[in-house]
Amino acid sequence: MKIQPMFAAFAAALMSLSAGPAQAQSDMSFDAYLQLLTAQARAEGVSESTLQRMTAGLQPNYRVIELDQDQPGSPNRSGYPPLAPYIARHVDNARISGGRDAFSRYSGTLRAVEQEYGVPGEIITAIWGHETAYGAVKGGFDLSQALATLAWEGRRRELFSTEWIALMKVADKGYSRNELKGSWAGAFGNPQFLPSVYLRLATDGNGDGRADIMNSGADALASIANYFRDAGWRTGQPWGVRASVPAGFNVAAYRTEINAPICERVHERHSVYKTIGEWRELGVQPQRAMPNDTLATLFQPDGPGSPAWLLTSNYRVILEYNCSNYYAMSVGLLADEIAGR
Ligand SMILES: [Ca+2]
Repeated sequence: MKIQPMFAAFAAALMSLSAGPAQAQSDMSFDAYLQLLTAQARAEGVSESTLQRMTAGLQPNYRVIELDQDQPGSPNRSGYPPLAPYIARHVDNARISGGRDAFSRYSGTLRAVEQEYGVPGEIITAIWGHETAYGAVKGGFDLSQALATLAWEGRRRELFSTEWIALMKVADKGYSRNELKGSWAGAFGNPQFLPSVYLRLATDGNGDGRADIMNSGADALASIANYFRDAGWRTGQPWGVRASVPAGFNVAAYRTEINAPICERVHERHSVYKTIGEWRELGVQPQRAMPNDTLATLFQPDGPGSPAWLLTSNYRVILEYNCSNYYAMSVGLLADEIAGR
């Protein structure tokens, strides 16, 4: 999970953190700033022992600031990188076979999770595969250090101070500082949740009463399913299907006119929503059975003559996890491969 996806959570976090003590002047020393953060966490009920072990010897990590500043800005408006090579790299044999292994290893859990949350096992597994290669690559940054550094540096202070305080609350549930490692931007565990997302949506999948997304595959899978249900996944609907488009069909003529409130550059590439029945009347044919009343948007990322897809509202749920067409398409296509479609 990248920093962009959790917009809903961030917006809520930004609003809840008005002019609290964590909003210090940016010229404050790291130690002085950390005192303010710590005081705020204490005021929100985090125990003294947790604060001590999570802040012992804490110094800023300048590598984290560099990584934050290296983030690419808005892509050039004139073009998008092609999708096909991205898919070839990200939905490769290793990720497909790893996904099939994970899917069969966790088949019991996935069946139970699908029953409870209504999200297909292959979608959950595909998210796991894209986030951490099925748990192999979870990130090694000390989360307390990384988030405190970014909060102190100040460019996105509200976001990162909120996440640091949320991390203290996660630690207070009995996780060691050594367990609480992750990406430089604060995403952690098998599903790469941010701490605030963990507090809101992490859940127990193996019945031991703890939502241990760092160490338990079952907990991670149940937590991803909970995220998807919360984001509005519609049970029984695919994420999208390949579609054939008549020769000379001008997809651009059906471009959406709606300006998306978040990640506009992602949504502006999709067509207007029409029912599958309306698309069929225009000659656009889904390659798998789809009810005529399902709403879908048409997406032909690499231009005329290249593959096209009809995407349902469930595609937008994948975008909530990480707002990128490249990410969402590769999750959907990997899920199809895992399920043998
Ligand atoms: Ca558990």
